[in-house]
Amino acid sequence: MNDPIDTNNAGNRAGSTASPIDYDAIIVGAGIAGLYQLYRLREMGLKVRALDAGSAVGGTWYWNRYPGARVDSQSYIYQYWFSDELLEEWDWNERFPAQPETERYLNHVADKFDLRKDIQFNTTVTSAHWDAAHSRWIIDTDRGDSFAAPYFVSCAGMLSAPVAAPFPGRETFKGKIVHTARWPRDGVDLHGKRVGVIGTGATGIQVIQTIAAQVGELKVFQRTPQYAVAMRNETYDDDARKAWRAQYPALRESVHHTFAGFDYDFETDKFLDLSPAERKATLERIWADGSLSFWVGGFAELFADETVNAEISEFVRAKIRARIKDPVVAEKLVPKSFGFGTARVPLETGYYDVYNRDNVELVDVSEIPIEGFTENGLLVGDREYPLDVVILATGFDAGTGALSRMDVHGRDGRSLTELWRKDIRSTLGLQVHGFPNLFTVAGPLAPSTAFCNMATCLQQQVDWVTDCITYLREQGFKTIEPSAEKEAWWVQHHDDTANATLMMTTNSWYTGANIEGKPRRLLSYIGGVGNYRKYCDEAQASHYEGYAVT
Ligand code: NA7
Repeated sequence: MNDPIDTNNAGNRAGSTASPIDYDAIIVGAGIAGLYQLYRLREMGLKVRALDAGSAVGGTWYWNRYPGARVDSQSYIYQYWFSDELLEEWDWNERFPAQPETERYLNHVADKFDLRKDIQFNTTVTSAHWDAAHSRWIIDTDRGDSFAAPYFVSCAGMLSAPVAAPFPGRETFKGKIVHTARWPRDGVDLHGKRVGVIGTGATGIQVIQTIAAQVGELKVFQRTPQYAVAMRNETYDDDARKAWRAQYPALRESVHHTFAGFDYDFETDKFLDLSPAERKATLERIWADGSLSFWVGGFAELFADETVNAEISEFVRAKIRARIKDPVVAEKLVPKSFGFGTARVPLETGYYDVYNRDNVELVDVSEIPIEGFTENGLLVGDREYPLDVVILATGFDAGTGALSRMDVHGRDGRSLTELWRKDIRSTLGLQVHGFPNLFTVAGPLAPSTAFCNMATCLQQQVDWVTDCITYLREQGFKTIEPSAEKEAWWVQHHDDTANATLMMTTNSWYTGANIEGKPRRLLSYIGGVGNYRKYCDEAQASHYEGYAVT
């Protein structure tokens, strides 16, 4: 069956006749957030079960095992901070670790803290219902089992619900179709094959630069080019690791106060106060770091000032053009329809050089779209591209997708899927009005993923959820739910912050524009990780003012 993604997991309670097994908390997801949430709640003495659709831990780093998958946050900050022993014993080998290293790390954590015994794998949540009479969630799964728990914590991820563009003819195609986020564990043999990649976001770029030299022919189907920044990766020896370890105590603190949860923050100089020569020199200096600092650690005005954005965009365009021999191809690879940094900035290693290879062809599908699959390959206009393998790097239903596919029903039976279909709302990205005791780690309208080193934000959010549950239990409360007013305040603040930037002008998953009919809203909070944390801390310091705590 040529269906690379099974999204048929929305369900209802019909069919589940099992009487639910009682827990104190059910967690969905065994990735970075889920593992830590399990650890924290178990430390509190709670009876917890984590459910994961995968067959092993890792979340993003379990599913995204496509060639070239790599973290683009630095390893020394993309890690857990809760255990000094773990920090001491785990050796990072690269500045930007590839998927296998990150997956190994998460497996090591699961082993070290004996987390697996409380994780049920190969299990997809098909529905979750709030049972008001008993102040608990009833959670049903595709395995036919059912759980009851007062607290339901989704750690299901911001970018975990893959989308495959609905190209017709998939079933007629004789070759193989694979989505990057559902890459088979035993791999896909691409050697010498005719391979097509659809999508040139952060994922497509990693795949393309990795497989170009292995495959026979590579056709890249590009609709929108991106501004990719050259990654400067490095391997670490014991001396380098020792030097980073010495900085861990300071990093553990500082990442929570920067704009994007990294160890760097914006330049203190204002871009327009600098002379042209100084601007160029500063941009070159930050570029040389080879990280996302060129974006979320460069000039803050990039996000709001069109003049600044235009100049920095031109700087990056020149970097791209300089890499490609054929000027016609170069112009196709240079983004012009949006400004640098108003969509996710990918990091690349050798990506642009790929287009100087004889076996690679860039197929521009911006004007003539992909029509669909044929028996032999893909059809674009009247040209058929014969292919053995088609790789879909077509992205995710970000932010809301994972929870929407779970079919969650809150107070009075209201549906989260329906709510978010009309209007994507949350309180601090952590809870939703109408859904008591539901916690949404990496939910929409928090800084997660889009404007945050994921490890920083996930840990901060898990800590917040843990503190909240601790408070409820210590004070003898059963439920917590943000009021409609509290939620309206956060959504308004979120929107005001977003609307003061250029982000809303660009179509990408950041604004939900990659999913037809999805309400347009910046999915992640752009007010800064430091500010976000203050709002979260204030909610707790005020004993949840604006929340119904009963
Ligand atoms: P993205 O960034 O959403 O990229 C998806 C890509 O797929 C993008 O280039 C899309 O073009 C392309 N796409 C989607 N549908 C089509 C059709 N129908 N035809 C042609 N091209 C299509 O997903 P990624 O997986 O790369 O990255 C997601 C995040 O994961 C990333 O930002 C990191 O945070 C990690 P479009 O731009 O829509 O024209």
